[in-house]
Amino acid sequence: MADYVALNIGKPSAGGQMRSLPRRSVWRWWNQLSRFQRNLICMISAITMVTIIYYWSLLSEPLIDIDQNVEHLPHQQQKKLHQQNVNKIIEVGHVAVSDQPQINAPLSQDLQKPPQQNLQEKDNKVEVQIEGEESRRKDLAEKEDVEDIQKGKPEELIGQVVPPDQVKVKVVFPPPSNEKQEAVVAAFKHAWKGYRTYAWGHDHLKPISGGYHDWFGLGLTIIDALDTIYIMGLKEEFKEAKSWVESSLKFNTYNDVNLFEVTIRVLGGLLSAYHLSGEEIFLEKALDLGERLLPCFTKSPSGIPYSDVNLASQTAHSPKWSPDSSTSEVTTLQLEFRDLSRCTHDKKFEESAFKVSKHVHELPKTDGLVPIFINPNTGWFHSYTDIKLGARGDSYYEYLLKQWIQTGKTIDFLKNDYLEAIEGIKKWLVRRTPKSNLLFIGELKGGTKDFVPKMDHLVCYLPGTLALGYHHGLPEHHLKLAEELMETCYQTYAQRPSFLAPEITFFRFQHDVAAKDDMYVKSNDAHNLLRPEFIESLWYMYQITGNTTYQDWGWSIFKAFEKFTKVDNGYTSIGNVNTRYVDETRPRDMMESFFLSETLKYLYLLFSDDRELLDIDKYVINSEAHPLPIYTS
Ligand code: DMJ
Repeated sequence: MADYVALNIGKPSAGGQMRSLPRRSVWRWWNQLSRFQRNLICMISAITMVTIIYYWSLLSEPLIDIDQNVEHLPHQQQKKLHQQNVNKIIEVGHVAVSDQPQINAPLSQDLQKPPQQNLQEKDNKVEVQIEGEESRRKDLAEKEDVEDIQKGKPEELIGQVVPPDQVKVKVVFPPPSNEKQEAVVAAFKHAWKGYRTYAWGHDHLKPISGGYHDWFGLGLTIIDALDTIYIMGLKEEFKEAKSWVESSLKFNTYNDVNLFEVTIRVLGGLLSAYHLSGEEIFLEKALDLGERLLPCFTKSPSGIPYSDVNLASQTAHSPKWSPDSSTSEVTTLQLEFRDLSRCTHDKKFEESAFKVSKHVHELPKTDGLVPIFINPNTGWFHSYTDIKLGARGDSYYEYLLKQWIQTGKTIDFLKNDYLEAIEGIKKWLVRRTPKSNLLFIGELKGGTKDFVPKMDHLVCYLPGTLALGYHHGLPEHHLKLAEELMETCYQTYAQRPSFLAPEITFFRFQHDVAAKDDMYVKSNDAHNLLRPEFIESLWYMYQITGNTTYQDWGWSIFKAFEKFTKVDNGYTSIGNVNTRYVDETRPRDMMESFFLSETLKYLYLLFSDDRELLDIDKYVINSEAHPLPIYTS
């Protein structure tokens, strides 16, 4: 058997160049190979192909989303997701872009070709330009059936930033009226200084490491804090923040963002800053953002919005881990989108968002209570999910009431659904503890009627909302319920050695002779993220009842924030409230934007000598503490 193969590869041509191998010679060559040699060549080719396909698929795999909604995931998962994302973001000037922009965001079927990004130096700033973005946006707009929702608008005003007659723009606030308010302003300035020094233009400050965290890459803290700065009368800070919005806030970044979070924080923040200051730049930015968020609604077959959208490509989609949207998220957009429509004379924002409320109104519920997930493709609730007033359920109830108020109490189904839900809460979710008779709100587990005695700190927004409803003419027993809940929420703070509430508290509701306390905290739930909900309720309750005990409670909590969460460069969330020692709090090195937008704003308002510093008959306050005007219809 020959141990070599003679190859007939043709002779050199006259010009000295090798002629190309004729097809017949290749065939002949192949036939001359032994079976072993042919098998060997086939195997090598197959391995090469598989390797190429494997690496190609790795390159095409989308990066994980920026931390959207991670606050509701188990802590370990949050940490993992967060770390992956932080690693995948490179900061380029003021714009946060992924290190692999061409594969960061998933593309819809019709937009499979990744856009080419060019980083261009312009006026010393780096801008991300997306090739073909304009025409893509135009295509998208043309495909949308927007004619219907635009019927009846005053053509000459559509899309213009002209405020309607009912909207009063530019409000003047008095300076701090006492030492407590001054202390809150000092706290704000301390937090702002840290943010300004270490995280300017980024979403959140990491006050211990002196770094920053980007979630959507939109400078969340600046926008969320604008109206707090304005209300506190901090002129220099406002000027600087406004100039950042003017020059550096760009929405054409190829980032996937969460519709709800960006609506309540950024759209709400911009609109509120516009209404208070009268500066049109805020409305211009709000309009640009509103257009980019709209595909979440218009691309959905049911009108229930997808949870996420890419601000540049305007591709809307569900989160990676589920086909569903959260019920509270899809029903907590309407105040902002309505206000945007009223200010721009373009009805499409209001109509898209309000269609969701009308749709949810028609769905079957448990005595007005809703499951926490809803599917945008079918438009139905995911009925095997929890019913709760905490994460993913909370602000559905809040926005029923607040939309009713925003529209001059003219839309009855909003009020009726709210009233029915409060009765549902009393029937299914309210229980009392055996020893101190504390009233608390639990949850119904996964589509059953099984009661879980667990209350998120988020639920402590409810007393404030109940009091607001009472103020606007709803039954007095709502206020009674609010008062009892206030006591319970207060105890979640007062019974911790740090005087700070944990993220989640469990309650006992059956007699247990062995049990020492009525409430307990699991070690995984013992963190405090500087959340505002109880302070928000304290402000509503004080303003509506005049009871100064609520101010006293607020002051005790403020002092606890000062003692346990204040660090050299700002304020930090902590991992453990079950301690009286500062060095045992396990600081988490994170200051979320809502600390400036909500917690400090509500504290400032709570301590004001003028109970009506922010008038709840003129403003309705969104879920992120941004005041928006009340309309007559
Ligand atoms: C804020 O972003 C908003 O208040 C939201 O509605 C719930 N979570 C945070 C604050 O805890």
